[in-house]
Amino acid sequence: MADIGKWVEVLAEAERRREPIGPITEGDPTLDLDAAYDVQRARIAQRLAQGERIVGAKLGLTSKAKQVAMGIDTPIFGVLTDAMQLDAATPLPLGELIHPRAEPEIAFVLGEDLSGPGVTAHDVIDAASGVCAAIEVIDSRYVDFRFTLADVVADNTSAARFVLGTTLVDPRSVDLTLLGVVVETDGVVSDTAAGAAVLGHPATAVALLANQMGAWGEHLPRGATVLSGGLTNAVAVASGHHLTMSFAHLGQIFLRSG
Ligand code: 0L1
Ligand code: MG
Repeated sequence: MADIGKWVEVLAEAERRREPIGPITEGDPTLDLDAAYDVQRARIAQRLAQGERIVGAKLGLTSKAKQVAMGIDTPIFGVLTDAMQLDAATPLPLGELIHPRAEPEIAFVLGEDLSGPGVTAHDVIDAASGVCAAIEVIDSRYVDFRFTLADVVADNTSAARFVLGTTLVDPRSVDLTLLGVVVETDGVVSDTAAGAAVLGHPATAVALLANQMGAWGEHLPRGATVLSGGLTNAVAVASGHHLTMSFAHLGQIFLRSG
């Protein structure tokens, strides 16, 4: 049986020291998906004990672009804390990160609780007080972002930082499947996508999470922010980079590296 406490410490230390590790599963094949979510929960509990607060949740690997890039085709779930949220004006603190990458996402802000099972994309849209643009900055604690499904789940799905746009839009007023995004690094377009890239509809991703949480005896609370998953593959963020992510209807978010 996987030693949950040991892997929490190993991942926390990798993050603190900014020294990535090899995949846990290479040394410990007993780390299955259930054990990996246990590691994730225990690492979040450690963060809460250190004063952080849960502000939402995230999905990963919900688009083909990401699944193909990472070689894993199963959507995964992680937790967002207040310490991960960056103000749009604050440069990305490269000195605190290992090898950050950024990806555009559609974020849902919940106006009501969502409790699975049986949650549909329509329920998600009804429960949302709005959707906004988001940039998620992922930063795997594994060397070269090389991991199995269980490894990346244990690592809280590479969650590191996120930035939210300031325009909150009623999801009933726009067709989220057609909501386009353009990603630019230093003025050069690197990726484009539309909302349908995320499981056909980003609300479907949030429903998937709500239903999984229901199976765990948990729920998504009112007020939570949910990142529905990268619409495009993630782009590396290096010193001096200036990223612009422009979303139809939701506005632009800029990310500068510090
Ligand atoms: O948010 C994400 O899609 C991250 C999922 C984990 C895979 C990765 O690190 O790219
Ligand atoms: Mg993401």
